[in-house]
Amino acid sequence: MANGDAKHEQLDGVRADLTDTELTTQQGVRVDHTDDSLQAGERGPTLLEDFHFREKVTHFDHERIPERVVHARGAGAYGHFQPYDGWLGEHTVAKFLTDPNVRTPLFVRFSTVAGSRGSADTVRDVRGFATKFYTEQGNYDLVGNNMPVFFIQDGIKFPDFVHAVKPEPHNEIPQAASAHDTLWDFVSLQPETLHMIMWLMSDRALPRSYRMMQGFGVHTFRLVNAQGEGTFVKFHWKPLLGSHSLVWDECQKIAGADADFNRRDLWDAIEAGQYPEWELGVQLVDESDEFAFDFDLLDATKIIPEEQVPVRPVGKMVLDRNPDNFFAETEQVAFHTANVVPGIDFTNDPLLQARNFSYLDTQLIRLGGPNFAQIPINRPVAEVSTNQRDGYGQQRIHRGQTSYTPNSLSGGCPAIADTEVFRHYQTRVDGDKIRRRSESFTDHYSQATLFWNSQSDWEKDHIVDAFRFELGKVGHQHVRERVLAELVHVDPDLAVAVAHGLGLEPPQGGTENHGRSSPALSLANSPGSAATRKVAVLVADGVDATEVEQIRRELTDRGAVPEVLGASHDGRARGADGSDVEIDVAARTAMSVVYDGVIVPGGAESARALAADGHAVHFVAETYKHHKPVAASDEGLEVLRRAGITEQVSTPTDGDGLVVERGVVLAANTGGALPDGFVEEFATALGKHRVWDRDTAVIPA
Ligand code: HDE
Repeated sequence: MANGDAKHEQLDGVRADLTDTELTTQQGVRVDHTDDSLQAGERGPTLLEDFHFREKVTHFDHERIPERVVHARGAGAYGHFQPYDGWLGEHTVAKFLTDPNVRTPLFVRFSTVAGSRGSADTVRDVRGFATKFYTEQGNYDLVGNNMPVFFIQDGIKFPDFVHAVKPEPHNEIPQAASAHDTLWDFVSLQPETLHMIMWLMSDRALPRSYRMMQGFGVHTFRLVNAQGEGTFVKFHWKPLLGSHSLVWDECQKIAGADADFNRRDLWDAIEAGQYPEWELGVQLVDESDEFAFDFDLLDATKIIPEEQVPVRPVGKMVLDRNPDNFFAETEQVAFHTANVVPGIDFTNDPLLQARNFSYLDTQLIRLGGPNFAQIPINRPVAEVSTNQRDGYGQQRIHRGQTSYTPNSLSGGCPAIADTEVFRHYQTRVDGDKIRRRSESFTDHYSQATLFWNSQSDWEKDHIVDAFRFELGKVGHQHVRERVLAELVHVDPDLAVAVAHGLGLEPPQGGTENHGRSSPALSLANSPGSAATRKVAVLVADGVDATEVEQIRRELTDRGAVPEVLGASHDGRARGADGSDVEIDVAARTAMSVVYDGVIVPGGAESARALAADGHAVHFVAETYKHHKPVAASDEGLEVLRRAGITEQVSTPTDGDGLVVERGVVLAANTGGALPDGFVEEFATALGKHRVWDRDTAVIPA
């Protein structure tokens, strides 16, 4: 079996651990004093000859590199990929996709797009999903997103789009937000954005976790087999935990409570050994079917509906190691769509063609010169042997007299390779030199409508709310009106609902809805489980310690992550029976939004204290408002009563052990031990992620 750890073995050579070392300069000179600069006298000026001071401060002065112009904020992790079997071998010679004995090391970087490096994670945005496979045939980068389409069709529009979505140039406001005039001005004038805008207004733009979102290669790529025959391909990553999203109110609050929410979630899961996994799947289209669709395969604003061309599983990716150093690895990793290996090739998608130029170009400014492929995180595990020399940051010492091909002085080396080489797919190209969008790219509405039609009722509600929110932040009335005039071509009901929220007249006309849908586009039936979900257990002194213990144990057994939150203090709570209850988090440092559900155990004194504590009551109310599971036992019900929740569900009466209704689990008369099924019912609701049939508008949170 090929070694999935090859990359780590390579990196071990440069990983530096300073334990048991003593301070030196960069030159290795030992330093015994780093707190005072060398001065002429105690109160005198600093001396130029203080090389330690100069080196230390100079390095500091140069510690920043340009952040990525898009996708500046990200989080990365190492892992590996392995195909299940060899079926794809019929279509591609890429070994890492076709040999089940090959485990390929990789590095993934997830990102938001519009925000700067320090922006919050839970903004409404597309998420980047970029994977660098260190294959035996060289590095392959699949630089995708968590949405399968894009805003524009031709890369020449990318600077325009990015300028429109980024903070406005005069005052650099707003940070990491699409809810502002320039983005919507652009959208209203550029209908090709509409399909992607539907995705952006959907909950897909608010992932609960990087571990719970899909990834897409977006473009149609090409697989090439041993006979040189091509097959069109779309790449899909499907998370084994299912695809799940936050709600918008929650996102905005998390941005304050934990701006690193998604980054932390990924880090914590990997540290805890809860390794996230995705299945790689492909949609394949024969070259002969290139024109079999009612859209152009080269148009990146279109999907191939999964019902039309199924996604066939290829293999599995597991992320199992956090980086050691954010800058060295996550910041310096350099992806490039043109990093392909034999068996994978491009198509003429004009967005992809532009990207093949842009990524290399951007790394040159970002990483400071042409040798960035030698930075450890970027180095292939495949042997590198080129005549490219010199330039900033050359790390290798190439020996010998020659650096050109052909040569006779070095025996012709590096010799021209003749096995496993990359050969561009051969195809005939001819045409007039023109600057014009293909006619086949002109339908901007059908798939936006398809997306809308495929959403469940609650997803549609969220989309309408998102449009209302975003356009509500747009100051120019004519921009709002023009967006509505576009939406009416997606679906008249959508346009009316958005117009209503904005207090505007619904636009006239529009296109009749074609009525087609693609169930795979909805998040509603995504699989899920309680595994890795964070649960708050709210306690105060006097809590029923046996119940807390049982909740902790039964949740942990199901792979969930319970945290006991102490209402009045940190440390330990006193149990009703006098025993100690370990507190994990002081409740005042936590907000409900960073948890997936809440449980309030019994214990008269504890419940009284919690019911009289506005923060605790709000915590529970907000959890309910965000459609998450809520549970309480015995006296703990009082807290739910104060939160206005018990008015919405039946409560257990004498004799009822357990009531489960709309994600609310209540137990009465427990007599010390929680009834069978209490934690199980709660965990089932957790696994479903959210409970949508609740009237949450009335909850004051
Ligand atoms: Fe990117 N994009 N992009 N992009 N993109 C960058 O490369 C660009 C596009 C994507 O974690 C930049 O290294 C152009 C589509 C991801 O390091 C830059 C166009 C998709 C990442 C760039 C696109 C993406 C980037 C900025 C239109 C999904 C983060 C820094 C033709 C399929 C990679 C960098 C990471 C980053 C250019 C469109 C995904 C400037 C010109 C479509 C995930 O090169």
